[in-house]
Amino acid sequence: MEFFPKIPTIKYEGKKSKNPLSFKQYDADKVIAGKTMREHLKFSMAWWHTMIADGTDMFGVGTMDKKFGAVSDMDVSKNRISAAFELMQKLGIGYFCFHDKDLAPEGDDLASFHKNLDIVVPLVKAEMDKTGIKCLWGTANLFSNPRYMHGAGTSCDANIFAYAAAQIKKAIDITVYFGGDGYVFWGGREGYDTLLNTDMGLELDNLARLLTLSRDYGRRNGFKGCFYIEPKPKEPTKHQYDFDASTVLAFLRKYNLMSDFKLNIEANHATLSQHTFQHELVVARINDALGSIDANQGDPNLGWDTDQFPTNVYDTTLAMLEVLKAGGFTTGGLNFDAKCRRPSMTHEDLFLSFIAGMDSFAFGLKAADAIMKDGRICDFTKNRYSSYESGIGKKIVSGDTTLEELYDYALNLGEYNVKESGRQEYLEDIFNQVMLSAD
Ligand code: XUL
Ligand code: CO
Repeated sequence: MEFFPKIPTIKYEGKKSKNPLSFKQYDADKVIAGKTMREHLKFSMAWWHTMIADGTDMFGVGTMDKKFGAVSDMDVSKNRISAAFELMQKLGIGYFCFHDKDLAPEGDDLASFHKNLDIVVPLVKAEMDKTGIKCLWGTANLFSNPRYMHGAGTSCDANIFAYAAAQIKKAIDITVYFGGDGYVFWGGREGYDTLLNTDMGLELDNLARLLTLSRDYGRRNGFKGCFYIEPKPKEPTKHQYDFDASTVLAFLRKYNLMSDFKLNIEANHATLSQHTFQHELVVARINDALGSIDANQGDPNLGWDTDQFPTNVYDTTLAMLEVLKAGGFTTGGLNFDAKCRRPSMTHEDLFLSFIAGMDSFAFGLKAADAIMKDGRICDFTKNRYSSYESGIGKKIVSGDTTLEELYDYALNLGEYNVKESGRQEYLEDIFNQVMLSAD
């Protein structure tokens, strides 16, 4: 059965096309810097937003049909699978990401939830085998159910910690069964609303205990991919422990988890933490921890996680510049953790949203490659630090100096001041010039 009969397979038609159901920028087989655009971008569909989110918000019920003609919860889950693979095939999306709870109804307790998963998960795998579509990463939803009101790994109730562990065990099993390359921990409700009732030290130690147990279980049971933490500063709690990339890196170092964990950087989470998307990607990259990306964008005038499809090509260019500088994705990819706006309620809107996001990142890739090839910005930055390549600078970098030597050196400089301009506007102009002529 076809769920989107009016939608054809989406093809690349080039930038002059006015056909909304075509790619204007994303030419999957085009080779850029030695790899096809498909290989560079590794687009992924987020099961929760695409197959489930129906526009429900705090002020109103859903506006979109995400039941795909089925009535019982199990049938809805099954129809979503066929619809998901039809959508991914028509868009040429090679990967998907999922929470355990996205795939099957929760039932009355954990045992019935896992029984439901055992029925549905092989159906997903059969579609994967048939289509060649892969799993980018899996995760467990440890935030929706009321039992996680105080957190999961950071709950005050040890029974809830055990419950979270059980869900993670099953979600890792499913990820391994799918051959997934990643397993994500987004700290759903791992944070606090008030410090008056919170033992922050114990909560952070427990969070690390849960991650360590999960890492050890995964490694013992065939998970060879990468574990990721997805930073976010707030929402749903007032203060999320995985605040931003730097905070998460400090946590991973403190608890000796750096060798198994990298970061899954989400654009809208970056802006919620008062950083740019580029900033978070740079922090991840320079720490060899750029694992994967949740591609979306926020609204600069709103203070919450709007999870919009990415259309700002300036930001996608800056993001792809960081991905290229990091040497490209290995286990990770670009997961559209994005949902249609509530009034964009038709199935066609779903396709149009993905097309907009994929074209924006495809353009970003071409523009980033052009900026790398143009070389002026990278060269300028490199030359800006040339004083560290010889003389006293070289000694500072190699660790061959002392504070006493630097004292004498500085006194001998006499009246010295820097001679170099930062030339920000010149660089921004080059950026625009190269970006706007990218093809
Ligand atoms: C929440 C969020 C999640 C994670 C997976 O803000 O981004 O969808 O990506 O749990
Ligand atoms: Co996300």
